[in-house]
Amino acid sequence: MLTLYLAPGSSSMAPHIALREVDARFEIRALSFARRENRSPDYLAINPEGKVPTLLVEGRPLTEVAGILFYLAKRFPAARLLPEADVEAEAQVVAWMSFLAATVHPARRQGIEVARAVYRRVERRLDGRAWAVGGGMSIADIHLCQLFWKFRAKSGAAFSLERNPL
Ligand SMILES: N[C@@H](CCC(=O)N[C@@H](CS)C(=O)NCC(=O)O)C(=O)O
Repeated sequence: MLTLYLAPGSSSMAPHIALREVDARFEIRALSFARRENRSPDYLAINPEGKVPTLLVEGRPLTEVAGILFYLAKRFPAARLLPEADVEAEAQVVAWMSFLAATVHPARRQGIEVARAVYRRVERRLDGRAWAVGGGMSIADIHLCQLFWKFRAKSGAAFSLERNPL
């Protein structure tokens, strides 16, 4: 059984999208940040960082958006959310997700100007391509989608920063 701990509108949206994409059977446990449910002793026992997402795989916690997306892509290969038989392209997907988790996700906390600059760097990396890596959607695109949606929702910005500079 797969169980996703999520908080509406947060990073947990990316694994939630992926679970739907791979057509997995899963349960949801929604946490309220306002009620600090992510800081409860019960949840901290599952994820000591007190953050979402966490995916329970047969009761075992798996954390971090990138780790969960990678797990789902590998476990459900029919969904083709990773490049097939191309280790370099697969590594490019991992590289994208590392960049998104380490640089893009925290950018908003550094102020709107830093965030705008970082999101423009993402647009330049994409260089007009429809997908982050290769000719189809991968877990990197799901991760990107969630971050751009969140940035847009928070800043009221248009989705494409190049066409609609903030
Ligand atoms: N590096 C983590 C970041 C997860 C994260 O920052 N989650 C936020 C929501 S977007 C959270 O749970 N915040 C609650 C808190 O820090 O109290 C990942 O990629 O999963």
